[in-house]
Amino acid sequence: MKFEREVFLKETEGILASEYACDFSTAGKKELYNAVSKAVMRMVYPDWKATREKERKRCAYFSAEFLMGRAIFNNLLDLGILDEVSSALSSIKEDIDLFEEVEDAALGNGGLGRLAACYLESAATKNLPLDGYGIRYRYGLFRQTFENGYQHEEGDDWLRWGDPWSVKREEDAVVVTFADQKVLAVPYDMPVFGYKNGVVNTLRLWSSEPVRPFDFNAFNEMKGESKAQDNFNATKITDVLYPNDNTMVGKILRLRQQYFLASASLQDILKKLKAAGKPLSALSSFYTFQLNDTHPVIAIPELLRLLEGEGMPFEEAFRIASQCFNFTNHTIMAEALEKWDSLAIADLLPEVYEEIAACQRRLESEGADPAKFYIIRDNTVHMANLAIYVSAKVNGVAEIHTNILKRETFRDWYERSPEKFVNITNGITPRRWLLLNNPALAALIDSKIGDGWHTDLKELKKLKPLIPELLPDFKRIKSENKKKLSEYIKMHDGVEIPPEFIFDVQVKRLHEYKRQLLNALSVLYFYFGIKDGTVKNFPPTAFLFGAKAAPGYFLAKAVIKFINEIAALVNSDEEVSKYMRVVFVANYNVSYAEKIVCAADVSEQISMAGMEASGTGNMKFMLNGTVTLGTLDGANVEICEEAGRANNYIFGATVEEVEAVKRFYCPREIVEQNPALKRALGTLADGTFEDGTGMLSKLYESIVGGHSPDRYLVLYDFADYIRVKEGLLRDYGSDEYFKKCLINLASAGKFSADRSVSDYARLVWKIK
Ligand code: 26Q
Repeated sequence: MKFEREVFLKETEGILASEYACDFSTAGKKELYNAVSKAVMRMVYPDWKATREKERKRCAYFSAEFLMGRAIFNNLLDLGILDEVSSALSSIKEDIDLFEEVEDAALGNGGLGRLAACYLESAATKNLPLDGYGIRYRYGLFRQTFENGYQHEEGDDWLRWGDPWSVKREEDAVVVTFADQKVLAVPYDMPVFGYKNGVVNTLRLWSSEPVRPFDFNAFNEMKGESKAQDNFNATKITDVLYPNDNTMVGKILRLRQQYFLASASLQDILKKLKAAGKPLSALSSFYTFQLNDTHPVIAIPELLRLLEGEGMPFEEAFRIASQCFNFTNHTIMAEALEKWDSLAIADLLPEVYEEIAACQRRLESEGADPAKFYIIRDNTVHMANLAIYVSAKVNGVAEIHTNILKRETFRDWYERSPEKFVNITNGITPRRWLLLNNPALAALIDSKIGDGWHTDLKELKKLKPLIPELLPDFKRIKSENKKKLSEYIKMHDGVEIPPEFIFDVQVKRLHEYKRQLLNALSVLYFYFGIKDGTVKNFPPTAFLFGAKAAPGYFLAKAVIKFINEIAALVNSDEEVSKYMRVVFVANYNVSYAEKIVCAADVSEQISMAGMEASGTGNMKFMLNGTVTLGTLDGANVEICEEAGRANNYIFGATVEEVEAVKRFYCPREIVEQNPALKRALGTLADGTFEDGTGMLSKLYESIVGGHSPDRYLVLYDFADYIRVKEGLLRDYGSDEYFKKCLINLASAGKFSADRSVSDYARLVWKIK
């Protein structure tokens, strides 16, 4: 992109004048942000138009979540004008860092949503025609605060700063029909820039609006109540993102959101196909669809319904659907696999339910064993089964995960159609997760091996022979990043973290299976050990946590409270705080992740083996030169394959051991045999901490009480975790340790999302 400072500043000032009636000397931050962004939007329009008009088979990525984060720095980086815009702003005495206050677009919960965002950027960079289709939630993932250590949630008003990166396209609005209401789906398009290549793909987010302008008179007089009620409810559909991660909630509004997304997107696509003069029977030559977990799977019966509505017989519609759809599974947890009450679907979407029932009948007519193969059973619709039955390809997100899908979760389906199942290991975009978040390290790499790695991450392996000479600069950069993070935490969370401490980090959604509790117990173990002298020469370490708990997830919230109590205990202890600090940062999000990932010394990836489908945070830390302290779960397994197990710190039961252990597991025995563990765990129930709501004692019960205590083997893995963690902390600081960090960095090539989307394009989408 050609960038001319004078032209750019003139455009920006023109927008300030016409839209905000101000100029550079009087504009506020918000006005400046919008004008700068819109000036860039003007510059990129020709490329956006050109990319859109190219005729070729496209993939539509259907996802209820796109966790985009903050757009402006990333967009400028991808366009290759970040430094230029920054210096243009300096020339008018403005600092580009003021855009650090702009809200993240947090239209996702965690891994699944962030993955979708990385894939859009990588596809644009690889010039693959991938369009995102999602929901423009008015409020994204809640903002988290702590009060007395308890999590509180506030609405996420992400549009507060405006939305200069979206274009509303009224002319493409479509009507979505439910049994009890009709709503208008209005698309907002966001450009997705490829890295310095002139490609601009599109993320289309649907917003719900009343079909008719709101009828105030009818509303006031309460006449025609149902009509006014329609209008009243319409916007509600896209009001807010459900804050659940890896847990299904059976709320009808969630089903409405899913259908709203599916129907609007498919109507849009069929309309475009028709307008281009193509027959619907040729749909699969022009489109392929990726279903991001079960959330958009209702698109399958919706496509059948729409095609039959055009006069196509069911069998032909089914054949087309089975060529177009593909399905990604992101979790094996039973509580996350979506199931809907048949009556609920039939009530809300009678025609859609008929199509699901027709799929069930078709499956039965194939003579499949009904005990193994069903879509509807016991008045419940199993969305994953529907997806597998109809899809051309089904994929897991890491080798170990795909193997579990084949061997266990979907075993029968796999044996019936083994050719459907493929593995596509997740990836992350190296633009946001190294170039943008760690510019000093990126520049160091550039100076050694050139910049080919920006778009071909495997080139990082050229660093391997250079590791000894990289050490001093690498250490300096890491320590500068730690200093910056320490200042930010002080400002944002009010906790003092000495930058020379080891930064041991666990950031991710809060879930029992991710075992933040295991980490917390280890912190208490060290704390009491330092106090009573059994832990000697402890290397000064800061334990950093960041996580949001779903608002209704009681035990997850208890873990947050527990860790906040531990932090207060440790940080206020004059003796021990010389060796340890603990902080739970508030409102962890994509922008916070960018600051943390470049400053971490230890990446905690400690889920119970078999539970974390892949993880992608693990890859972000690896790419920034951080060793993993983890279990053999998800992509950790492949990280060890790439970087060598000896260069990471692996502990705990393997998937096979987990299976075996569970059969005779007795957590109470483990506690009795380990006094230090008993002491740490006891704090949940012995009054050490304020527990007015009783949540800590409930957490205690979940580990040692009831009939299936400690479902995620926290206690079973505790001793091995401590052994390996202590070893790691003692290794820290030596050249050997920093070499391990750099070997990880140099081995991260496989985990580029560029590789992942290329795999999808070749194995699943069949697009170029
Ligand atoms: C379902 C129904 C109703 C409400 C919410 C949901 C829901 C929402 C989000 C269910 C699951 C999710 C998110 C799942 C998720 O993020 N999974 C993660 O996906 C990552 C990308 O593949 C993996 O790396 C992680 O291992 C996996 O946990």
